[in-house]
Amino acid sequence: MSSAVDPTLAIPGTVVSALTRMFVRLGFEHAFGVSGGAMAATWDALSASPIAVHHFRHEGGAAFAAIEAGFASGRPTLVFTTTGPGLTNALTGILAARAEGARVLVVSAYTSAAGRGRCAIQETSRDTLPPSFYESDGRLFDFAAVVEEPSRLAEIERALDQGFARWGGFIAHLALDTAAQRSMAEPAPPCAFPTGAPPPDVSACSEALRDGPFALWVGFGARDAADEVRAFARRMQAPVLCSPRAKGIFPEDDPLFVGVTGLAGHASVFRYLEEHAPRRILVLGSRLGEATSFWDPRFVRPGGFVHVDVDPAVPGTAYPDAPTLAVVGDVGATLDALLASALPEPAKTVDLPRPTITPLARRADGPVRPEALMDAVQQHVVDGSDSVLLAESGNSFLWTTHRLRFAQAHRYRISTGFGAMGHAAAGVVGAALGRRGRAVAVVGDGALLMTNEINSAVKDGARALWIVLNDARYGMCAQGMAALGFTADADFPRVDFAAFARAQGAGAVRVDCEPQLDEALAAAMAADGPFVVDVRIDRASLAPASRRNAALCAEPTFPLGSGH
Ligand SMILES: Cc1ncc(C[n+]2csc(CCOP(=O)(O)OP(=O)(O)O)c2C)c(N)n1
Repeated sequence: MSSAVDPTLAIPGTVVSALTRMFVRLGFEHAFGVSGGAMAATWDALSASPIAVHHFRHEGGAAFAAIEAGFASGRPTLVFTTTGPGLTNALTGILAARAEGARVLVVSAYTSAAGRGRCAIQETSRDTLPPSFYESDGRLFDFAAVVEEPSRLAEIERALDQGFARWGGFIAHLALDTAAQRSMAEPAPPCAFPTGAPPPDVSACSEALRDGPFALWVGFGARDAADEVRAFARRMQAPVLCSPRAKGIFPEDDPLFVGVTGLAGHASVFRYLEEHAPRRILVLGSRLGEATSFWDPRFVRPGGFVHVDVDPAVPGTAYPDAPTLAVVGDVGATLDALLASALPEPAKTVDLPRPTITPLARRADGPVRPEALMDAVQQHVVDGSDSVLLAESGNSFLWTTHRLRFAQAHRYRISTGFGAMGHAAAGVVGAALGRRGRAVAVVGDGALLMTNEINSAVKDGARALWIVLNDARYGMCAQGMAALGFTADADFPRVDFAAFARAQGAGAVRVDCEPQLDEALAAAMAADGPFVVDVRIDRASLAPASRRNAALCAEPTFPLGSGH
């Protein structure tokens, strides 16, 4: 499968070499994927380009890594797959990319006309997969094209250029016909960059904020506006809540910070709403989905929401009955405009309820309580480095969201809405490669068994660190089932992840008890390449999942006999 097999692969002027030059012009620096016969020419052309090609062990892992490399580098990122199982393996990661608002281009292989309908190996086309794979219908892809002949390349470049230049997520797909990949292509014209959006009109917004105290509710969409959020909150002395994904955008140690809402959030949020009775909430870049709000009616204040978002479809969606003033625009630009407008007097400075996280006194014997592990992660990773920290769907992201405190944006990554296990376990490799530095993932043992790209990290020398909550079970499920009164078995055989890591060439250490935590994390943070810290976790500590379990218990059920 090397370029020596067919000399045409190396010839400049083929569709794949033209495409690769287009990807470079569009700002791509990293490509993650798994090869296959149907995409041999594309893989070869990518490898000959300035784009760093990361050849992974699973397309899902590659897609998770691409999402996180994109967030870490600020660039759109490419995922490449072969036909059939290559593309379908990537599907979970593609949907995760949509949910996260990532900027990802999927490049897959498409069976050429000669093989279609004739039982070609891994036959893949509009006839074998649902239409959404190949349509720009916004279900899977914002833009999709089947490249069967070179004449469409200019039009495709314009669409990709505009999509990736706008703020917010954009997921695209180019399905490359296997025969077309090696056809000769016309040179593509240079692309035209769109101009920036005009500043939003904030007069109604500043007017609405005049008639009483208000709070800010910060979401992940405000991540590039941390300075503006801080300036605005301090100028107005406005209390600040944040979604789980927005931790750190406003410093969690600031006296105006009231707490995290939603999944694994803080009780101080509701104490604040009760005791301080704000008139309305100014939402900055959040969809207010279930993981952020649980659609709790206590957030609906008498004056409702003023909701700032780049996507006009977002305001009013989570709380359709609440009064909502929509401001469609970028969070930073909107706050800048608000700061320049006639704003009301700042609120009086008062003592606000704040999250209380009491450090745990370490105990001599094992296993390790997750609270003690989080205290050590706070010290060695959050406060002691500038690493980005990802946390996995499972008890991991409950503990990290509830117990860790961040003071900067772009330090914390979780996927709450889609919540695919394996996202952090594989995404950490992309984050490390994308930022050309260290990235740390707190992951469950079940997730690491589902998807791990330790081997890919070793191959590419990624400074990825996995901190494994090793409890020999799907802990979140075990806890949730008990809360629902069910008894199904969530255990699985214990794995020695230190041995698992070493067997693939990564560094590793095992932690059996709390006194070993400091030495282990110090060694892990000093390591020059991939490293696994395998922590034997005490199953007795209950993760802060009560809101999620209460929501599951409260779901309406159907009476017997109604299902016809
Ligand atoms: C791909 C996928 N499958 C299933 C789930 C449902 N799920 C959420 S957490 C969880 C268990 C996680 O167990 P583990 O990774 O061991 O972490 P722990 O909760 O024990 O720390 C499962 C099965 C999911 N989020 N993603």
